[in-house]
Amino acid sequence: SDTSQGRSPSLFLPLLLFFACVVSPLSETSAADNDRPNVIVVMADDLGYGDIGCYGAKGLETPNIDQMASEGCRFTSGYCSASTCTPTRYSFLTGTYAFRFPNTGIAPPNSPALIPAGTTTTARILKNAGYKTAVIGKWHLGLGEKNEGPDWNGDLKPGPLEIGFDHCILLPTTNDRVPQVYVNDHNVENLDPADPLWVGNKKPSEDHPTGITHRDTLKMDWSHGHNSTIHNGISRIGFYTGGHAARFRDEDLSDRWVEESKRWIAENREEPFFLFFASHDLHVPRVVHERFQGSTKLGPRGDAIAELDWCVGELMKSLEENGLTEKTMLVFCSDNGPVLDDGYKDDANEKLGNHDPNGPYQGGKYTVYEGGTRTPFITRMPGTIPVGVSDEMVCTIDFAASLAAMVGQELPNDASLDSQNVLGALMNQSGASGREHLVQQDNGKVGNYGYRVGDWKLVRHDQKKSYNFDLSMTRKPVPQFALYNLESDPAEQNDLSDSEPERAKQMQQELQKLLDAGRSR
Ligand code: NG6
Ligand code: CA
Repeated sequence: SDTSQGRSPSLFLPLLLFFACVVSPLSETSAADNDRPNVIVVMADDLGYGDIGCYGAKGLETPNIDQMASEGCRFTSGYCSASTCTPTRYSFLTGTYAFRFPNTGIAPPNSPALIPAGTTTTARILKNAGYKTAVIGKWHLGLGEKNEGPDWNGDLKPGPLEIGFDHCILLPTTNDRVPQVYVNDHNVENLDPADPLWVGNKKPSEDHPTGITHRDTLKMDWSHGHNSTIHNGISRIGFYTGGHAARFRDEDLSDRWVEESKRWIAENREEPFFLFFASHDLHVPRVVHERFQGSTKLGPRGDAIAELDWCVGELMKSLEENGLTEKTMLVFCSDNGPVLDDGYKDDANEKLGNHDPNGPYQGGKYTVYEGGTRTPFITRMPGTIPVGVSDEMVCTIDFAASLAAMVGQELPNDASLDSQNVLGALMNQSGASGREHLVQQDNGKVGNYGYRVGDWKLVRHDQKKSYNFDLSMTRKPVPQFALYNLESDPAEQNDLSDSEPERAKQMQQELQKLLDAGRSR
């Protein structure tokens, strides 16, 4: 089937040869280095297509990300595979569409590990090829055994270390969910055994302060949900007690992860390495370090983009200091499209001005319109990746097969079912193609899909309702199927189902085939 494109051994050798011929002459570094460049993937959280300077942001500046783009390749059709966090990250690491597996939507605080120990992941593939591997930042893929979940006071496994990462410093879920502690490899960092950490979904005692009972004490008020346990003046999703010595300040998350990344990069400068830098910016609660507060006109949402941009600048500096700029494929992407009010009153709507978070597209987080998954996507490796802008279609799900090809690892038949080897496109090699088609999903609601083939886009809503189509977090009735031409109608406004009935029917059938193909495997 076409979902296995680029994974068969017969395709593998020519691709390596392609790389040996095409990449090496461009580069100053030796062929051996080029076979195994370092890889850093910076994944932003809830960042929209229009949120970055070089993608047309208004009212804020992103000098570092713009610089990265000016030294690399900026994609206009770069995607994540879902319009929420957990399924995108699931697919990024496994190379398989999340909709093929149940319970891969937004993970709750006590979720067990969603990717089973031993799964072939992007990290495992690179580790098998001799890479040092780390994930630093937001995890949101669950920890602990199935049916048990995380053992907060014991060993937190399985987790990233059981699927190919050598090291992790994690925020376990998202920062609007409890608890606010770092997971360092297998344990909660700085946990005092005399003050055990308890996490649950029910109020632990009558007098436990919450965002409802103590709303007047909050430094950032909630607008929907997010009214349970309070930490650092912010009420969260879920409840926790204890673990006080382990708790962090929201304001310090990015600093900690940048510091830890710099340390880890320097420590591993002699080896090939893979770092997954999973930023929390600009997910809610948008509480950035004091030095970024008020740094943009857009309020906390803009300030979080400024903080994210700073992180990218620091990572580039770290590569430079270690002499690794030319030896590192640096990737910048997002886990889903933009959202404005995602549960806290942080002026995201009020201070938006003429800034357009989803750029020319419709919808954002939670939708299967382009705005939900078409996001900033940049690759940079000076001397190897030619500077430019690419319209090739690439997706975060493609790193598994693409990086496997890069390091000469063969994927088992049951692994990375939907990942395509688009290494040439990621490397902006002339004549190299991206994917021909892509299935877009939301959080895994039944029957919501986008299906893009070339310039054509089929949108499917089995419940005939779409959500957050205009970033207002409202629902509107829509037909079950709609067909758009993205070239003439990037905002998906003119349904061409009636004028293109054959094409509409064919794409409906193809989409169904892709959905069914995975389920039977
Ligand atoms: C939703 C939350 C939202 C955000 C999202 C996950 C409410 C009302 N909304 O359920 O605030 O946390 O989950 O975002 O609680 S994601 O980017 O991690 O997928
Ligand atoms: Ca997200």
